[in-house]
Amino acid sequence: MKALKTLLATTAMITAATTAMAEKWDMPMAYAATNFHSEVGAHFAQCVTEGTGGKLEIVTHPSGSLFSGNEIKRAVQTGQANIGERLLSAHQNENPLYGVDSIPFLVSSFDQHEKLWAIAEPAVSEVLAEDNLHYLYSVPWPPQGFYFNKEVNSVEDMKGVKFRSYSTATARMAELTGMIPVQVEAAELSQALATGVAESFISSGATGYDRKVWEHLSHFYEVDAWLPRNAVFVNMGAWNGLDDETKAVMNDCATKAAAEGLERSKDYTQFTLNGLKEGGMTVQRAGDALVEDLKAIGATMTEEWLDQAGDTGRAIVEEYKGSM
Ligand code: PCA
Repeated sequence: MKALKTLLATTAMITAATTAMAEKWDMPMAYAATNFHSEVGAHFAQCVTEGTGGKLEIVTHPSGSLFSGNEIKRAVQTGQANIGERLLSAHQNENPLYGVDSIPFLVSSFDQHEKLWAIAEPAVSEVLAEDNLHYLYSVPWPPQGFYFNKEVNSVEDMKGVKFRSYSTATARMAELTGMIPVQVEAAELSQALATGVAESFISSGATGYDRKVWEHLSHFYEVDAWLPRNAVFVNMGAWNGLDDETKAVMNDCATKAAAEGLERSKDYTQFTLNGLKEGGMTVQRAGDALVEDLKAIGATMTEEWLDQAGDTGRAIVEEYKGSM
């Protein structure tokens, strides 16, 4: 009997110790739960939870439900959340290198984008570290095109249009095309279109599809202006506090998530363009005159970015161009 009591007491102590050691991390994410970034994030969370035997449980919160998109980076920097996912280029105003994936017409396909990213990733990871964030993995969005509620054949047709922006580059694009930029998170996009706050935007077919924009808009023009990335990062202190075994599980799950995300992004590209058509939108490549106008604006933006990004930025672009 005494032996049994001791055994029970010991079991209770071990359970208490394991529970005390087990940690739960909330992971804020900005995009719809059904979007591939969010699904890949959920797989990543499950991979870590299972891989650590529940010692570290990660719980994702998509759609900006825990922190809105524009709050996520700061929340993780300051430790209000230990881990999160955010569109990097939304922070180009803090450091130009966050916008290395938004230089107009530098890359226009997944393959080109991956080459650029392989060169840029170490520098971006360093910038994140300066911001108290440990970089884990990132996944590209499909190529960016323009949504309108009318036919648009040149930049002249864009003048005065209210344009939803999601980054410094998209806001600058609006200015240079004579549109009126307003920053809106994807989670609030449908509402902004419904209320007339915005009547146009640049994004992937994915975001238009996720937000059912055919309810408000009529045209999507493929221009493949760039492919921006979402990155998953951890508060630096929280990362440093993990044991090596947990870090190894996280790294392994991150590698898998990056690979899955890239494939899902590619698959989602045509699927969502078809979805926009099925919703009733005209989906087509931008006409020559529009492309020519946009490329001229893109050249201005490229010069501006190179000026701001200094030697590191210029070296990345030159290495990329040299590799092509
Ligand atoms: N969708 C995101 C960023 C890029 C994209 O394709 C958005 O529109 O917010």
